[in-house]
Amino acid sequence: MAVDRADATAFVALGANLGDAAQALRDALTALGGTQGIRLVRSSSLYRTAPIQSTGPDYVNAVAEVSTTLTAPALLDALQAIENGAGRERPYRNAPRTLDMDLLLFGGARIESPRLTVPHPRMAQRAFVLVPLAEIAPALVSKEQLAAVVDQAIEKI
Ligand code: PH2
Ligand code: MG
Ligand code: MG
Repeated sequence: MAVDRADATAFVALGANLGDAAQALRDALTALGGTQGIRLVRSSSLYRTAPIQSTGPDYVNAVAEVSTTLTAPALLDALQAIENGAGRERPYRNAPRTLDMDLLLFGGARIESPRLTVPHPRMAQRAFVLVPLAEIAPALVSKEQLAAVVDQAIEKI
């Protein structure tokens, strides 16, 4: 029998810039909420964003809040399974992609393992994370953080 775990609140960033990116994000949100041990609490609007240290078409980005009984590594496994189901390929770092799902925050946990760093180390430098995160969890993002990324192009779809 599985060990009972307290639910953790986690935040997940979603992004895509190949194929029908908006539909890929909608499908990913449905898959996330349909995964055993994960409940979709809320999701942000979809945003069109300019690629940051990446190439190809504009991205579509969003952030979701989930409540989960999974551990952080098991949640990461679930995210990667959804990415793979969307045809994700990894030819090189920050390559254009059909779907990317990154674990931003997992409760108050600080995790440094070879496959997972939480909080996400680059989240504070990216408007495509901070703006949707501020939409659904305003207490987690400061005015100063948002001010630091105002030069990055982002618009609500
Ligand atoms: N993801 C990256 C690198 N650059 N730029 C935008 N606009 N959106 C992303 O999701 C994104 C990026 C690495 O995962
Ligand atoms: Mg990413
Ligand atoms: Mg990723």
